[in-house]
Amino acid sequence: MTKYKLFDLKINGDERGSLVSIEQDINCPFKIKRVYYIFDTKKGVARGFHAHVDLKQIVLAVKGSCNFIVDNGKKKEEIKLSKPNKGLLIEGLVWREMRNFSPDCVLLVLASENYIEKDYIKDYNKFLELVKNDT
Ligand code: T46
Repeated sequence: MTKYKLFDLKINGDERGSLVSIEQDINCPFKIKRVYYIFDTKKGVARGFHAHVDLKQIVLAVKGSCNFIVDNGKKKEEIKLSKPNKGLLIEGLVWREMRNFSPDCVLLVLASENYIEKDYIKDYNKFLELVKNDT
């Protein structure tokens, strides 16, 4: 039922600095078809307000921070993303909202599908209906 999970990514660090890798079938459970990132979010702006019919994603604040709200229709949680080695995996019907972006926040997203406008559920009541019928 949860459909999302916060997980740690291994930091490969040495005297030069740090490196994190995300690899399909190693620490990413889906084929990565798309990568996008959100940055320069204006003060006070909230984003998201939708769920997806068929999309898996890993979300990371690679720089700065923001609050990521995940709602599976039964439980709503507000997760602070503030570390480049903390991934949020979202795998099913999850309503999402993002807010409190720091001015330097870069939110990186790896996605299992291409951008498909029809995949978006933007009506919260419709989302709840779909959750009810989801197995
Ligand atoms: C999600 C959260 C975390 C594209 O052209 N290609 C893309 O791959 C995406 C994601 C968006 N767009 C266009 C569509 C809009 O004209 O970029 C514009 C902003 O997209 P949107 O309003 O959907 O952005 P957010 O921040 O509300 O949501 C995005 C993702 O759409 C969504 O899947 O989970 O980030």
